[in-house]
Parts: sequence; C-alpha cells; structure tokens
Amino acid sequence: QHNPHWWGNRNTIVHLFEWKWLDIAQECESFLAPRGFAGVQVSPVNENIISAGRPWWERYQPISYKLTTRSGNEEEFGEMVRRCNDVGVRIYVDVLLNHMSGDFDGVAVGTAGTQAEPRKKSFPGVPYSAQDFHPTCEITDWNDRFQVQQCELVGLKDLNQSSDWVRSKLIEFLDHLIELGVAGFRVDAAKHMASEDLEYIYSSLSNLNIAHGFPHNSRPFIFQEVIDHGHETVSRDEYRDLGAVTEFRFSEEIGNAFRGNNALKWLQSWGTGWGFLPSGQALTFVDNHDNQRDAGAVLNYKSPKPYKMATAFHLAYPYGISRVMSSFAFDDHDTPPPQDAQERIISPEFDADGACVNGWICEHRWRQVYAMVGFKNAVRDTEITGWWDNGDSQISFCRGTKGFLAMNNNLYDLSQDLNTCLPAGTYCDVISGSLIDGSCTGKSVTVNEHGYGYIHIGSDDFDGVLALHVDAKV
Ligand code: QV4
Repeated sequence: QHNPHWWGNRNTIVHLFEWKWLDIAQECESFLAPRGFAGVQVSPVNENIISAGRPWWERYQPISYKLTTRSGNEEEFGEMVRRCNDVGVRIYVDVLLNHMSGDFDGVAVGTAGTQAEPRKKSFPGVPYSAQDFHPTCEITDWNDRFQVQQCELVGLKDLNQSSDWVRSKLIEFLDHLIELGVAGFRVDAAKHMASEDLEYIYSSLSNLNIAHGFPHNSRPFIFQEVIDHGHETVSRDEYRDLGAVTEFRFSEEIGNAFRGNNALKWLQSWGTGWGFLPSGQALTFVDNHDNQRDAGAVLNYKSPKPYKMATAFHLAYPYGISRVMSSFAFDDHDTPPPQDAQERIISPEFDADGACVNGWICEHRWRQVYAMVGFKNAVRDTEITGWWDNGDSQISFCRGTKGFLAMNNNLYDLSQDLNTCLPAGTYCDVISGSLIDGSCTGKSVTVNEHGYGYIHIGSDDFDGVLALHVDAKV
C-alpha cells in the first residue's frame, strides 16, 4: 500500500494543518490543482476532546469516530473530498488508531457533543470500555518494546489492537473514510502499535471508491508515523513493507545541511546513500507539525532562506514521496490555529500576491515552494546527471534534459558557466521570478548549444537557489 494514487504527472503532497474542509475544497480548485499539487494531508477528522484554549493537539485525543471537528462536519468533509478528487487532488487523512484521549476530570464532551469518561476508559460513543485498552503504564524506556507499544504515549488511553472488537471499530472507521473518497491515511503513532496488528487492519480495508475515480482494486495509500533516528528497538524496518514510513532522518539531515552544519557537496549521495529508506517507502519532509515546534536542526518557516533552499533541494532531488508543510504562525508548542473570539477556526485570507495574511503561513503559497512543485512535475521520470560542486556548499545538477538546479550556501558568490543539460534557449529562473505572458519577472539564463549557461547566485541574494526547467522557457 505504497501507491499514493496521484493524477497525471503530479507528485507532491501538502499538509494543510488545521485547515477547515470547505477552505481545502476551495484551495484544491483555485490553487492546488492549477499549481500541480498531487494531494493534501488533512488534520484528524474524527471527534476529539475539547481542551482549554483549543491547542492544535486536542485533535490527537479522540472521543468517538463521528466526523465532526473544528474543521467541519461529515457533510463538509464529503464535499471537500469530492471537489478535490474532481480536480485530481487526493485526500489523505491523519488517523489515530493507537489511542483515545488522555485523562480528563469528570465527564468530557467532544467536538460532536459526545460524552466520555477518559479516566475510566469509557467512550460510549464508539463504544469502548476498559477491556478494549492495554493496562495503564507509562513509557519511561523508549527502547523497551513492551512499553513503547503497550503503555500510554503521554497518558493517552492505549487501545489494544489485537482485540477483535477494537480491530472491527478501526476498520469500520477507515472504511467509512474510503467510502467518502479518500485516497489513504497517515497513521499517527504507528510505532506504538505492533506491526502485525497494523498489517491485519490495513489488509482488511476496502479498496478505494471507484465512484471517486480510483481504478478497480486500488488499495489505500498508507504512510506511517514511525520516528526512527537509527538504532531504535522498534524500527522503521518493521513497518516499511506495510506502507510508506515517515523518514525523520531526512528531515534532520536536510536541516543540518542547510543550516550550514554540513557542506552541500555531500548531498550528492542523498537518499539511500545516507542510510534512508528506499525511495518508494520513504515519506519525506523538511519539517512536520511536531518537529517544526522543537528546537534543534529541523528548519521551519521562521528561517525562510535556508527553509526555501531545503525545500528546493527536497523537491528537485529524486528521492522519496514528498510532502510539504503548510503551517500557521506559532509562538510555542501549544499555540492554537488562527481562531475567532468564539474559538472557531478562521479561514485563510490572501493578499494580492496570493500569500496568506491572517495568522496562516501557507508555505505552499510561497513562490519558491510552489514553483518547485511545478519543477518536480516537469522533470518527472528523469535521473540526476551532471552533478557539479565547488568542493564546498555550491552545487548544481541536472534532471535529465528537463531541469537544472543550482544552489549557493557559501558566504561568497557563485558566478560561472555551468552545464544545465537543457536544450539551447532562454529559461526563466522560477525561484527569483515567474514566467508571465512569455516574459520572466526574475533572472533569466541563456543556455548555449552545448547546454551551458552563466549562473549567478550572490551570497546575499534573497534566495540561494536558481531553478530552470523546460516548462518555463522564455
Ligand atoms: C501530559 C503529560 C504526560 C502525562 C499526561 C497524563 O505531559 O507526561 O502522562 O499529561 O496526565 C498533550 C500534551 C501533553 C499531555 C497529553 C495528554 O501536550 O503534555 O500529557 O496531551 O493529556 C500531540 C502533541 C502532544 C499532545 C498529544 C495529545 O504533540 O503534545 O499531548 O498530541 O493531545 C513520540 C511518538 C510520536 C508522536 C510524538 C509527538 O512516537 O508518535 O511523540 N507524534 C504523534 C503526532 C503528535 C501527537 C501524537 C503522536 C499523539 O504527530 O502530534 O501528539 O497522538 O515521538
């Protein structure tokens, strides 16, 4: 279940973190499909506990499988999936199979009005009762398989996926989403569940819904959240044959490189050469909704120049199943998404350039990001050729004869003739500008009959990348 069921030449997923369903429907039609995005990872869809101040993470504490959250209700969810599928943008749902909510004093009321008593492990909306959960214990040793898989992740009531009842409820929930037209799932906290139980659940799922345009016998795409920095007792390798796995080392190493802790020349062997999973099993990202909030090597929108460079490299280098993050502005771990005085999530608003303005960051609407989604589509099915570097942090490479990328992460200019491998002509650098009505608003590069062009990226240029491809020829 490694096939994401993308349309045509599209090949990038965007995580529209905490967006509302009807806003996503609109985004599919007006922005994502025209820009060639392949799919959207959406926030959890089932009913969750209500936490004071409405932190984003309340959605990782389920109360029932009713499809009502702050992003919208079932009808709105169904409408979103249909409208996105109609324009060829697939929907992947973040699903919580590992646990229900954590402790709550007294009777909790969820986002669909369902009551539960988490402290007693009583969730009548499903229903689940204490016998459906593992006994309560804390994870203190992350290299103890029993603790990781049978104790409670941050106190979240830990479902027993080897029970027939729990399995049947989880399968029913996922099948309901398949019926509504989704293309697959991000499986939250997969590492905290035994791979045999997940295998049973995934293989029991229905095929994708042909009424939504999926071919007969299409299996749901599965990507599993398994954080493995290497040498973990519960490793990514136990899950990779069941579906794709989040490759966290990609995120950490790309952050390191573009923060300047590692010369870019080493990226020549990026991918399996760095010990990452095989390309078709790796879900790759510069940052995700968790690690963008942690200090450390991982880059996020708050460091725009290296972030855009890392994203350009991510999308230009042929490795992995790519996902780009689309965030809301945050100060700390608990900052809620943009909301009004009644604590309803507000819709993103856009300025004249299409950038988000009201608390949403929308990295996917940054030109340097969506232009690289277009680049990745334009160079699909080509290999890396013509790698060049200066022995340090200036690099360039070709994608067959369809695309060319150059980067400068040194403190001095890159100015020289380089082999772009492109057919002769003038190309628009899609990073510094766009091709509009046949003219380029940024840098242009003239490629001679030998494929060479003069490349200049100043060390203090706004962006440290230059990208050319055959769909942006002047
Ligand atoms: C608190 C204490 C605990 C205590 C517990 C019980 O910290 O020590 O046991 O109370 O009284 C929130 C709070 C957290 C609180 C917990 C339970 O932040 O302090 O525990 O609720 O009330 C998200 C957030 C968490 C949040 C959780 C549930 O990141 O902060 O916890 O949602 O709302 C590991 C895992 C990996 C996981 C990652 C974060 O291997 O699977 O940690 N990542 C996924 C999601 C992530 C989500 C969860 C898992 C849980 O990507 O977003 O956690 O669904 O690496």
